[in-house]
Amino acid sequence: MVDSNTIERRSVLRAIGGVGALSIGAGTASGRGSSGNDSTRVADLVPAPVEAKSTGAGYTITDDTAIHVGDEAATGVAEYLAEFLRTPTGYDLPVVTEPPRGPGGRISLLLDGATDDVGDQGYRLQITPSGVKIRANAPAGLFAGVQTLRQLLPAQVEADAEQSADWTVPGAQIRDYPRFEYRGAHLDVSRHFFDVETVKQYIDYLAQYKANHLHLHLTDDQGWRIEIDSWPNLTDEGADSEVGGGPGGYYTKEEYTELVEYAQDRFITVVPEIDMPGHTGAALESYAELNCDGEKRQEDTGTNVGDTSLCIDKEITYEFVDDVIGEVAELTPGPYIHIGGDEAHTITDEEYNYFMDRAVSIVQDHGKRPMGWHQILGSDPPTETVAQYWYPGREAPEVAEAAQEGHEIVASPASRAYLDMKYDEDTELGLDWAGLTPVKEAYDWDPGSFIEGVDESAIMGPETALWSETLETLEDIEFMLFPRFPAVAELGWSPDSKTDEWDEFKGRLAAQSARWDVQGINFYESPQVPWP
Ligand code: TNX
Repeated sequence: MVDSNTIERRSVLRAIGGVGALSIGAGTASGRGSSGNDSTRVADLVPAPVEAKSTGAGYTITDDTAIHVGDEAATGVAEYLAEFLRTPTGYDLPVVTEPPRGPGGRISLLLDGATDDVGDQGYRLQITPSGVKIRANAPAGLFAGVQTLRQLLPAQVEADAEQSADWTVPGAQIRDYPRFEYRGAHLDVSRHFFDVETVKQYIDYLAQYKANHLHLHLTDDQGWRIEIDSWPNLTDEGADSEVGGGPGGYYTKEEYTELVEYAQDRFITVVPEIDMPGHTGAALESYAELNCDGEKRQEDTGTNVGDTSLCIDKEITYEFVDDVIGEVAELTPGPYIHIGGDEAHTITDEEYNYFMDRAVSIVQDHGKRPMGWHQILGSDPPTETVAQYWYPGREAPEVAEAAQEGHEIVASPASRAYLDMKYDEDTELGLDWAGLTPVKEAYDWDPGSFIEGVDESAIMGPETALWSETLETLEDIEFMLFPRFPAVAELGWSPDSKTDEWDEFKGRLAAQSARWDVQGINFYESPQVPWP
């Protein structure tokens, strides 16, 4: 669903021949501008950096600017930046290894001279009239610095056609690094299937707000979405359905690899989820032998949960799990494999624990670290198992106990981080079982202390979830994601002390919308935010 205002806004931009002619964000509701050479952009960054000072005169990117790398390992990030800037500026922006002597100055990406405090994901950014310097200890830090630089440029930089604009970035000195090592976003591609291009766009949104894990919910009752050579019916029979009876679809191994690499180029780790033993209707529909009664299950295009399970007593179930996990592990360079473990309502606790025990060791046998929805803790898995907390409330004694025993926790409380929840009663898309989640609600919580009795040291970080029972298109995804995803992304990145003030944050969020307009993002114009 695209809201009609957005369509109108986009066609206005197109009608005037590109957005360059508009002075986008020339004064936001909070009185801050977003166009031209404007040092207030330093104060509008999302996520807020650890430390940022405006230093007066800035640097203007011109046709003479070069992108200089001090180290070959920085070339990938430099090419990403060059490619990003070439379209809107129309400049050449060559990537060079020698500091250029010409008049144009340079943007330098350096893997030395950053201090230890910024770790391997942080950076230092310095902007003076003679150039831009980003220093980091690792390429991921340079990439984060580049995302900051992107927000310091006028909004027109987000356009996909050449613009005439003043490409000046304000003078600044920034020191920045993340609060949490893991900053995730989940996407359900089972209830509705999303093609490779849509997922790439999703990955780009994650990168823009400095998230670094993409959790793909690849299998559920309504569709199996990843090719498995040893069990071909999974995609021959189990992929051509989705909620509401649409065509479904799946990723071939090549396509999945393409997504993994696209994410990798943006320093994002893909966490594949094969949900089990419940949420397996698509597998049970593809293979009779996985069902206890030996009969194929009917195709599922509804939205019920909890009424399917692999057959716990059959040995073939574990051969299936081993084959599937083995093939997925082989395609996945990241350390985690998520095995779901939620809502298996048709089996006993004893059966659940027996199954999970074996499934977890299969993941470990394939060299991966098991991850599961927090119910997995009921089976007392090894401490390296990561539990993803998803209930809406703050009380979860079993999670607190597990954290004390050494388990790491990803925080996705449904009342805050489930972006498939409606904003208010009038939101057409989404569900409301965990309550309504206005933007303020998505921002006003602390991932480090939300779950009672879990110390911040046990929290790997927050992850948003986007279940797709009601979502069918990229526009639908954007509507639920923006502006709540940037809000939770900030909670994952910015220091606790900078995320206490909704009133301050909402002004920064409002300023971001000038960029979303140019990007053509179908965001929800929440009445809580003082949009320009
Ligand atoms: C709960 S969260 C589920 C999903 C649904 C979602 C809808 C979780 C582990 N299970 O199966 O899609 O709610 O919000």
